Amino acid sequence: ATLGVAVIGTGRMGADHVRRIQHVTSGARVAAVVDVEAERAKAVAARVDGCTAYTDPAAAMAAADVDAVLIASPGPAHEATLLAAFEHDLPVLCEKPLTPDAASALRVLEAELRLGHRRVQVGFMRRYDPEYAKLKALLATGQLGRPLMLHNRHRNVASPPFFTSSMLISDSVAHEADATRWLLGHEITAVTVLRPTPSASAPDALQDPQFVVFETDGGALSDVEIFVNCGFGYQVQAEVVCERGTARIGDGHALVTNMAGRWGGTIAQDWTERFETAYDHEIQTWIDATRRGWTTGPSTWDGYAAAAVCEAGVRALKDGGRVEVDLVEKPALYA
Ligand code: NAD
Ligand code: ISE
Repeated sequence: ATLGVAVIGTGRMGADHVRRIQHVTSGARVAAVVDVEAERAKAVAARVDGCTAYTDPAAAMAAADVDAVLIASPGPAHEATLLAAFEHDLPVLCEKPLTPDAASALRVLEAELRLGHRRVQVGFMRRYDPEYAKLKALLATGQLGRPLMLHNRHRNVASPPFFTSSMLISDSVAHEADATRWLLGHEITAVTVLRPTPSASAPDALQDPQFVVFETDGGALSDVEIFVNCGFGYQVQAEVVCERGTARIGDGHALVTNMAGRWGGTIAQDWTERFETAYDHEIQTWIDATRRGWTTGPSTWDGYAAAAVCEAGVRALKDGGRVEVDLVEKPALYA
């Protein structure tokens, strides 16, 4: 049967996921939308046949035509909504970050453990990006040997007005925390953050860019240039350096033109453009698994581990030096 989804949070990501479920993916429809801003929810619902607008997530989850929940509210609102979804035992796609800090992520993990089965796919969409998937598959063949270093670049055109220096890590580098763990198959054990003199283009008091170094339990280093006011485009690049070779993605060489004595291409301007295919695969995978009664992809454990890494990163940013990541023992549910 067609899956009835409640999309919670109808801002930028939520509205885009509503469009995706209605017009791009198959097997699901948007039965409900929820936003604390009633008018926003109503405006989105008006574009979808048979979709009801709510302001209270719990009311939507209790509706008979809601079988699954997609959370696209801001990170600090995720915990309460996840716990409510568990009460209804509903499958969830939760946009990253799972929650903004390790303690709240651990509460969610413990609640899922009490449920006794996985219910959450976390929205780390890079795992569904064709380029990242190719890199992961290449590493898995072992041809390149052991990964030694991973270099990541993560650039945004401009940061929103509410962005803080800590959010460069907890909101943006959260993606590299997950990508590093997933690509290398290692846990991150320590974080160091170096701070160049901020760009004149960054808003006052924003430490932008930052240079983050992860150490892993597999003996690798992963560094991240995070620069959220680069001005010129949205760029996400990764290069893995292994014992017998290197591999890199994200150069945007899909279309290269030669004209008037110059060669080049274009740069995406935001994540909805750069990762459009990844979001499509992510949501289709979630729908397909959910209709079969399964939960796949980035788990609550992955969301918790990323939150713990980011929390260590925020401490390293504030206090300086190297901060170790403190993880609880991994429960068998996530083996
Ligand atoms: P946004 O501010 O555009 O939208 C958030 C919406 O949620 C707003 O309409 C707000 O009114 C509503 N809201 C706030 N609290 C709520 C609550 N308790 N219940 C219901 N609705 C509530 O934000 P956004 O950029 O769409 O981000 C939403 C989520 O998506 C965040 O977790 C963010 O980190 C994530 N995100 C992920 C990516 C990605 O690449 N995967 C990109 C951007 C944002
Ligand atoms: C945003 O929330 C995202 O998730 C984007 O993918 C990321 O590039 C951006 O820096 C975040 O703020």
